[in-house]
Amino acid sequence: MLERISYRPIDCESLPLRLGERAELLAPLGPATGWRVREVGDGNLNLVFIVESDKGSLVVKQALPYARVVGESWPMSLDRAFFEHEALKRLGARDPGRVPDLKLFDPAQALLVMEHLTPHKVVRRALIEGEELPRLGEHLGLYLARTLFRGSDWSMPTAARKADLALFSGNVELAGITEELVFSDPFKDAPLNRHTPGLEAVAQAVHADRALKIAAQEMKARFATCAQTLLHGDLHTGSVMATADDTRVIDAEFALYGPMGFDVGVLLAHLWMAFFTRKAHRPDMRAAARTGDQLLATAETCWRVFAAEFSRLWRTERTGILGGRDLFEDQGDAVGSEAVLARHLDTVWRDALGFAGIEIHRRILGLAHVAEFEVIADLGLRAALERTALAFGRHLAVNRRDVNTVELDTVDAVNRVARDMERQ
Ligand code: SR1
Ligand code: MG
Repeated sequence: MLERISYRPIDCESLPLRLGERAELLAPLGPATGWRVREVGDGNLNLVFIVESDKGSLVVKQALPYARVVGESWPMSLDRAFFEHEALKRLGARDPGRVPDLKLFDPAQALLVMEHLTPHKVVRRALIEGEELPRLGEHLGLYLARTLFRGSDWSMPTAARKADLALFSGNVELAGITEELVFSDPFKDAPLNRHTPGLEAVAQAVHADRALKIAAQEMKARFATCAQTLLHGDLHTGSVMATADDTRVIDAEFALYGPMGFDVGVLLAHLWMAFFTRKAHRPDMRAAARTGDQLLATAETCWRVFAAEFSRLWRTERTGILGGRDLFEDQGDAVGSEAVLARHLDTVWRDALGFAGIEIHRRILGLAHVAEFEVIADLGLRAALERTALAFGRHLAVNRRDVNTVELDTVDAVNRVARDMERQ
């Protein structure tokens, strides 16, 4: 894409010199001589700085030309900053107030300046610390319904939809990372894989598990071929920041067109992984039980709010190429349109279960692990919890067609499986 002859990574010292003249920072922060800068990036790919002054604060995010999690041996295109910017604009327009305000995008420096979300915490960290986030499930359910519906053929006119599909097809490098790291590597002996000591036999069993590998391949086919809507593409609990009453979605660089169930399933997988690790982080049994109930309730609320809001949008905003009002409502057949909706939600639910099961595997057996497991110092306990989560993930991926959809009792059934597996 862009020639970036002048691209240079920023550091804490150079940031005020490099950005100190930009009006977008000067206005909220005042002169650069008063800026205090710290690097806070703990993700796998980018530099993230918080810039504070006595007047205010902002976040500066810059893409690196390699994957931070591996190092310079894994070169990566800087174009992901462009796709993140394009995606955040769209996601923010589709669910206003749910992503950070964008202040500046500098394509040559692969750099984004945005609102500093404070006192928000990264949700993964908040959940490890046992924090209660009572609005999280509701907010994320609404966000999923609005962004997934409004980015789809049911909402968008055909020309805009196809232009967007073409645009985000360019995010090929990050799509390729997901295709390999999520759907393939964990199910074979891949060089970047790692796992907790003690899980060798489990990893071998996964590599030999034909039913699971078929499920992984089926989900990969859904991901690669079903360009249903604009996805966030990496919607785990590290991509969400929250307080007790606000929730924001960040880090949209993996955005691409794909199946709705992918964003839903990845998010549910991370809530369920938080559930499986709660006892390691909450030694008090009653506190752990309470945290567990909250996590399952958050996952359940997220799905139910998603389904309800998606249904509302279906009934009120179905103006896109797939609208279908001419076949149903216009002929006095609202029942027919409800049947199409029910079938679609059923597909999203089963896809979400499949993607959740695969996501759990890749976070335990693949390259990119998650803190709720990684910070458990007792490796025996960590391996035991990971085994339980893998068993649950396998159940979701392999049996996704037999887990009934939408109704409360279905979500309860999934929760019961999780609890039963823990007792084994
Ligand atoms: C090399 S990137 C590894 C992972 O980090 C990102 O957050 C995505 O989840 C990706 O799969
Ligand atoms: Mg990220």
